[in-house]
Amino acid sequence: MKSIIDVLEGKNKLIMMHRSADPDALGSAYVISRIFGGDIDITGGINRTARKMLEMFDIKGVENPDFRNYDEIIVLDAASPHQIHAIPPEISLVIDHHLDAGEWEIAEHRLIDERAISCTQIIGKLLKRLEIEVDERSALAVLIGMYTDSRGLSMGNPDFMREFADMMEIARTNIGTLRDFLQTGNNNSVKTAIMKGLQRLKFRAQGEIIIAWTHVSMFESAMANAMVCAGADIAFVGSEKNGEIRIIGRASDRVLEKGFHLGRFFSSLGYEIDGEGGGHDGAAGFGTVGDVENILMICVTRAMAEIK
Ligand SMILES: [Mn+2]
Repeated sequence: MKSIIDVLEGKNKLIMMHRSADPDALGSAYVISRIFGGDIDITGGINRTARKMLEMFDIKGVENPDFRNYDEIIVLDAASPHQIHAIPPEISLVIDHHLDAGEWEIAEHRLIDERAISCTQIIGKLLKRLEIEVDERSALAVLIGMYTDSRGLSMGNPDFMREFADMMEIARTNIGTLRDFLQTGNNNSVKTAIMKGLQRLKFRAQGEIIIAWTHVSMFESAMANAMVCAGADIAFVGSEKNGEIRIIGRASDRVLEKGFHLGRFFSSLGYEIDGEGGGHDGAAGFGTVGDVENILMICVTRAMAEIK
């Protein structure tokens, strides 16, 4: 059996990420392709923040690749096969930091560390272990993944911070530069969507814990982040597109300390109502069909029961 390094150094590699790839996913893919080579599959789309990286790092992805043309397929930053745009017949390696749903048994190698805050963090650590030198550009991509997935360093542990500091040294950058990168300069349409969402916001208090919910037509994540900034401990934001319902959730550190895990919350919700969900402890999502208000109420009721 091939080892992880054999896979990474293999010829003809395709690198896949979760749909609507975020900076952590794209940063991970960039580092792997820069150091070991390989095509980055962008068929599943790139989110707004990560799109800036395409230009910044001059990333040229491929769309609708024929899996048969590749010897190795590597999947990065995806919690389960459902999160990538298509499931290839064979997967050589998965590197991820989400709650392991046990669905990656189909991959030959798995490097899954649920304690890692970002996928680029795992990759940085792996390169160190393999004694592979990280160049300035790659270090910057690692940092962007770590900075965004930690929500601008609002979470972190000594391991994370040490890795972060090492990468900062190599990238010769500072926090200000990273913050500027993330200032998507919340443009007018984002701000308007957030204001409308706030007008529709409802909340309930359970002791000191506040659960808030609303719905928007776009920018769900920005909305949910704004709600947590405003004091919500658990925020649910619903949206509907072509009959499909998406719920984005965010949780404050305060409920996380009480043992609440949003990723687990959404994946178990999938057993109760038909749908698919998962993610991190503090940021996760759920997809289903039906009435958005109804689904939000189910989320709220269940969350209230769980924190009781
Ligand atoms: Mn990630």
